[in-house]
Amino acid sequence: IRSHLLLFFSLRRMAFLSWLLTENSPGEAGEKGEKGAPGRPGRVGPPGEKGEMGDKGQKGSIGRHGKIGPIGSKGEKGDNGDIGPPGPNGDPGIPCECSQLRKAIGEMDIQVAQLTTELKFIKNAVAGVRETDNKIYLLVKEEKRYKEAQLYCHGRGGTLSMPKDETANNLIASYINQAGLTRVFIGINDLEKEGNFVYSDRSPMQTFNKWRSGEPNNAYDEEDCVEMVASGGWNDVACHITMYFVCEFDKENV
Ligand code: GN1
Ligand code: CA
Ligand code: CA
Repeated sequence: IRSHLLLFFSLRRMAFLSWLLTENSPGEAGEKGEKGAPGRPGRVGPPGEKGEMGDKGQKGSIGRHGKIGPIGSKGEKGDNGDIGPPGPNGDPGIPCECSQLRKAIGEMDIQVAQLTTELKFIKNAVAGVRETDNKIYLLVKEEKRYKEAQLYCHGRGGTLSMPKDETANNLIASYINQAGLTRVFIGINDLEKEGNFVYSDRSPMQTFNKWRSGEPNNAYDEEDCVEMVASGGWNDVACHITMYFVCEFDKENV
């Protein structure tokens, strides 16, 4: 180990000495070297000044085909075509057992008549209505003021009942008597002009009327609506009192 260490240190000293000699003591000048390689190209120069305008170029070639345009608006309808030829004949009918058919039809007519009568009975008994050839009357057992009563009838496609002849007046009178009532509103009033009585469809009163004696009297200066009492007579009463009422409907509208 000792000999190795000695060798190591002597080698290190030699290296140090040689380093000292090279740094501090320049040697003699060598011979002149050969000519070096050419240098790199210089940097790009600044842009030159703008030149004069050149001559006009040649005409370009034809451009590409344009895009398809939007769809146009619909044209007018054309004339009708000619009438086609008639269709083929229909299949032959079933041979007629006419006398038997007539008999069956006759029996059906009788049944229809019976059913119509029964239906009328059911309407009167269940729905509680009365009817003439062209009108249906409905007694409404709900106490309402005149205007609300009219609205109720109107809302169902009718009006407060408008007795315009003896037949209609008698029918309404018998209707209220059978119901055990003494008074109902009917569709007559002088709301728009005092003393000028009109029906609820605004048609003026005709000569027919059923005023009780002494009526209309516009009692307390406030009677512009009309009630029918059990006798079928009419009396003007205040519109704000409430009572049952009778609506009427045109059969055409039902
Ligand atoms: C009733 O309330 P009174 O008897 O004065 C009736 C009037 C009649 C009058 C006939 C609300 O009036 O419309 O014209 O009897 N008023 C009411 O006598 O029924
Ligand atoms: Ca009046
Ligand atoms: Ca009165």
